[in-house]
Amino acid sequence: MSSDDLKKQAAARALELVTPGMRLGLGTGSTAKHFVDLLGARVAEGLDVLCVSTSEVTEAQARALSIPMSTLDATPELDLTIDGADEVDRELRLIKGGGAALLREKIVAAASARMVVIADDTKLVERLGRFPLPIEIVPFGMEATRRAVLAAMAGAGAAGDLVLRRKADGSVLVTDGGHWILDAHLGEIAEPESLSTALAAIPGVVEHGLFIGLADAAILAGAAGLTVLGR
Ligand code: ABF
Repeated sequence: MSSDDLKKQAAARALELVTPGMRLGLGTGSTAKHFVDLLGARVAEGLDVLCVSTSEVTEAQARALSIPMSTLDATPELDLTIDGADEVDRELRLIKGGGAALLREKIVAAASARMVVIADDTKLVERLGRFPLPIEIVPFGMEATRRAVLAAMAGAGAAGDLVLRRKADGSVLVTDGGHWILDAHLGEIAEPESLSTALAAIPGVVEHGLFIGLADAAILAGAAGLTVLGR
């Protein structure tokens, strides 16, 4: 079974959590895209839901499928958010942001009574950090922020390179919020909570891709079947 088939299986299992009348957060990425496709088919059959998206890309996909869309301003409390992840550990701590949507993803997850991660089981890790940690920053004063991030990383026992994310054409990638992303190549993160706290205290850092205490469950699809972590 291909990795894409596994992602679709996880998405299909997550769809079973959706009940009529729910207010949903829609994630970003190739796994979340499967979920939105499957949800669109259910909506076409008459399922009543109201959704908020985590990115312009997901917003466009959902609208094309005629899924009823709202905003977090109009619908500030959500029942359930389904989103992908770049890494998940057994404590349901995540690295997200490989798709550059981490800020809206975190805001939407925090506004949700429940957040469920969907992924293929290659995303499950014993220790977070092999995937570069995205850190969303304000362009103003980037060099000062970069140095502060390096100091925060060292203080949290997480040394590594910081790379400004660029697009394939070499231009700096700009997020939906108008910010830039520094990817921290750490190898492993010994103390995710300490690093999260230290990064959050830096003025030029808008958000970072460590999601701690936000995910309630993870549905992971692998060759041997589905594994569900959490509740
Ligand atoms: C979003 O998409 C992210 O936070 C994460 O970076 C990425 C996962 O993508 P995929 O499902 O394509 O692996 O959920």
